[in-house]
Amino acid sequence: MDFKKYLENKRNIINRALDEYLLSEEKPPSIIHKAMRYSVFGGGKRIRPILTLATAELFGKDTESVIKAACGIELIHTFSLIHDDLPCIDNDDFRRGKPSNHKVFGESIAVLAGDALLVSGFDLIIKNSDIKEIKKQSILKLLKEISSYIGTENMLGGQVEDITLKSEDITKADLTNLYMKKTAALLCLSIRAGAILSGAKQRQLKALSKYGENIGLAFQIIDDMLDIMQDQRDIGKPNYANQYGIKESKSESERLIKEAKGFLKIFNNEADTLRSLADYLLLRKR
Ligand code: GRG
Repeated sequence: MDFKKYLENKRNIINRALDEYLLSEEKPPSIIHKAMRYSVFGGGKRIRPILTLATAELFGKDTESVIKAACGIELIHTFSLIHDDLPCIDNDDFRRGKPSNHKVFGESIAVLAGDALLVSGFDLIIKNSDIKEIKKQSILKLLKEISSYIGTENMLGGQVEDITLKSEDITKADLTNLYMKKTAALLCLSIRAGAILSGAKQRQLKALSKYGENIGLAFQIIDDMLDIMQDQRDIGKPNYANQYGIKESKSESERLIKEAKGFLKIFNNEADTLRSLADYLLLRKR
């Protein structure tokens, strides 16, 4: 199967699963379920759950055995996007070319829809323990990791720095550190989730984490380039491409992706999907 088909196939599986796991729009209070579904089915690329599924496949596990955890991570990601767009944070009227959640449902419901997706995300990860071949201990380990990877030392802390640090005062090392927390942490966690649930050994987990950190950093630098090229408004927030230019951003993201693939050398061709995923990130246009 070519890689484009692989991605399409996984996206279809993830979309069907999310539709099954989320409560229907009719379920009262209907407005919150509508708001949750609006952002979950708003055109996301599903990179994070695909990373979880692809990493589990590397260890011979099938999609069924980790799909709930993979979808749980996507719900947590969606929560962070809804809150990120709020007037009190980035104040973005649009997400993926469509009105952002608070523009459609109002701020109060958008805050609550985000909260509900965070709770549902954890709930789904816990429900992955229904799968027989997944050890309960690995679910516990994953839950501990998620709390740390999205907490104030990682994603949440990165977001705080993103809105408090001024781009003119920030060094390259600060910016890299901020991106590592704000963006790379959740991508890295998505990979670790697939590995932890599959019973990966410490050495394998370490290599996959290095791969995850590198693709996560590259992902944010590419995001910054896309923002600039698509003429997004400059809200004075740190942006690698703004600060160091498109040429350096391109070469840095290529270097990070090359290095990411280097960390996979302990695996044979069973890691080819992760190698293709890394290359795909460099080519993405949205
Ligand atoms: C989750 C604890 C917690 C916190 C809330 C708002 C917030 C704190 C964090 C937001 C972090 C954030 C928005 C990081 C940006 C990462 C990023 C580039 C997101 C876009 O990812 P894509 O392109 O999204 O994968 P799609 O649209 O494909 O789903």
